[in-house]
Amino acid sequence: MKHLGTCIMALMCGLSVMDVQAEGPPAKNIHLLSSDEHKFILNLGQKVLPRDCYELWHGSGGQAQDGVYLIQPADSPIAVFCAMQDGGWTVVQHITVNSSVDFDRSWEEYKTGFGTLMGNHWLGNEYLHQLTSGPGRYKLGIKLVDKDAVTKTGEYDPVLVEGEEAQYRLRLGLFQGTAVDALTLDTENYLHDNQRFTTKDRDNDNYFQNCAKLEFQGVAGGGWWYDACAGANLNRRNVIYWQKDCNKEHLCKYAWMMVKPSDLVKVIHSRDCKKDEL
Ligand SMILES: [Ca+2]
Repeated sequence: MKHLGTCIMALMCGLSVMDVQAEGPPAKNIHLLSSDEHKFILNLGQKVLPRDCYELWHGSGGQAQDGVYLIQPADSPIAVFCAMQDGGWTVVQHITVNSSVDFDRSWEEYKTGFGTLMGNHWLGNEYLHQLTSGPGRYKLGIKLVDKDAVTKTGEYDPVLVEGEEAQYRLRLGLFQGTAVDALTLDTENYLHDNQRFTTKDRDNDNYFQNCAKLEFQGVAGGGWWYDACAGANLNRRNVIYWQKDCNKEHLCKYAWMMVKPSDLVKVIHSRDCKKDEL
């Protein structure tokens, strides 16, 4: 009987593997994982997919581990890296200074994503749009780690990346954090809030040349929500740039951009609003 049981188990396992293979790639952006990495998807086979990492994190009582998961923010499943230990953030960008992943890419590549989810990548403007356009508001998280391993963070609440017809225009709310705001402040006369996305093959910026093509030490800036040009650019591979916190004098080693549901939603749902006496 024991032997028979093992055989049945083996048959069942064999069938389920075949089923997964027959269904084809489980995510629209599967190009962000090598075929060897498909096995690292932590919720492969989950029938009803969450819309983001926060939903998974919340559903696990905060116990879910960091890693690659399938989510479904719109019509099709996509694979993403979830920063669960930081509270269920969906990672939309990760860069290591002098990354071997080239960030000097075309409009189409920035639209659908490039790099590897296990490391340096841009998730894709289309998915940024899907995630941030709700239902419900989202906030943008920034995490910067300098060469001495000092970490600074910031949040813009809310965030919206508009659709391709609006050239993936960036809309940001209020900033708070230990980093200095470099997207909605114009202390260097560059304002990234409300800008459209620019790539080397699509110039939507406010400079007489294309900001994405401007080189520093031989490396082009890459795609970004440029003004004319930048007070911050986390896609510049050789110098991760965040005005006061990361620049050529103060080198940063890593950066992440992440999204999760906005705190404003909780405020709206809160019932303990008190009226101030004036
Ligand atoms: Ca221009």
